[in-house]
Amino acid sequence: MDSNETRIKIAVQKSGRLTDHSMDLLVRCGLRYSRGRDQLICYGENMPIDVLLVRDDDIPGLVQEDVCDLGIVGGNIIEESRLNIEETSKTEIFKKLVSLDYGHCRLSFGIPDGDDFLGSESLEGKRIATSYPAIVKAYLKENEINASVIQFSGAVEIAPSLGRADIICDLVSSGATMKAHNLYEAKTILESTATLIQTPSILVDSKTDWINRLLQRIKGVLQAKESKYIMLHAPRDALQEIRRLLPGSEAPTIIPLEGRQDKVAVHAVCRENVFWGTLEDLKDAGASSMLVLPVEKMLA
Ligand code: PRT
Ligand code: ZN
Repeated sequence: MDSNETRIKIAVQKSGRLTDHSMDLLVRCGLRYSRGRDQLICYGENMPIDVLLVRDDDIPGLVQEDVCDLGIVGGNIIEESRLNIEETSKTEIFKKLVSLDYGHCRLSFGIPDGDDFLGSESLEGKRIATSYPAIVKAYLKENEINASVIQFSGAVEIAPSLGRADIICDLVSSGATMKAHNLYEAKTILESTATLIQTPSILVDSKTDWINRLLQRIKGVLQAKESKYIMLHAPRDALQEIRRLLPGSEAPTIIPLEGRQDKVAVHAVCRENVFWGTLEDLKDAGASSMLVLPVEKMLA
């Protein structure tokens, strides 16, 4: 078997909002890599995984056509591609493996300030500019609305002021872009995050084994990021209340303190962030010497 058949190829955005997060995730999963001369491929040195750096719009196609085994791309692009593939062929579609914790955004209708939006009916007969025509058309069809969809490949937000459209449907994260163009966000039709996808083709066992390992490591990284290790001293008689206050922790470890009958040390992994308010509540319940540490790796 040549290395092409045994090494996993994963498509990642070459340069954009998802690039640093995606490479960082792979590094946290243990991947060490060197960049090819052309800067378009990163070769895994300690795992049989190579990263292809491409435009995000090309990722679902590369994975669908089995040029890459895996890809990391926004849910918005995944959904647009899925609808397009479904419309043109009956083949099996790439699989979504796991949603990641970055690239959060939403696809929303933006209406010019001063125009009313009374619900989806307000879209009837309108011209809607978007880079996601398949998603918007599917939404209109589902809601039995007649409207024309005008495809823009960028700068959708200027379409109304150019007189090219009445309404836009575009990605929003902070909302500042719509506001700056005198539009308001009227309705969200898709929530999106970066997502790992896999080719629908059947893979050799060695690739499947590595993909399963990678998936388990990704889940571990996501859990570890959300988790904190907390250590504190607690009066024995306040233990019940303190355990109740520890956010998302399972069985904490209780350790006796040398020379103290009334106090113990409590160590726990909290699967949620530990906020100042929680520490203050713990202090009020009698806890002292509190330490909150980040968790680097987790494997259940
Ligand atoms: O060159 P390439 O084609 O690879 O990159 P690109 O320019 O198409 O994509 P890029 O890097 O801008 O975004 C990659 C992915 O990041 C998207 O497909 C989304 O999944 C995700 N993402 C998250 C966003 C945003 N947030 C986002 N805010 N993608 C785009 N935007 C744009 C949006 O289109 C609008 O112009 O930012 C503007 C709105 O932002 P706010 O904060 O003003 O609301
Ligand atoms: Zn793009």
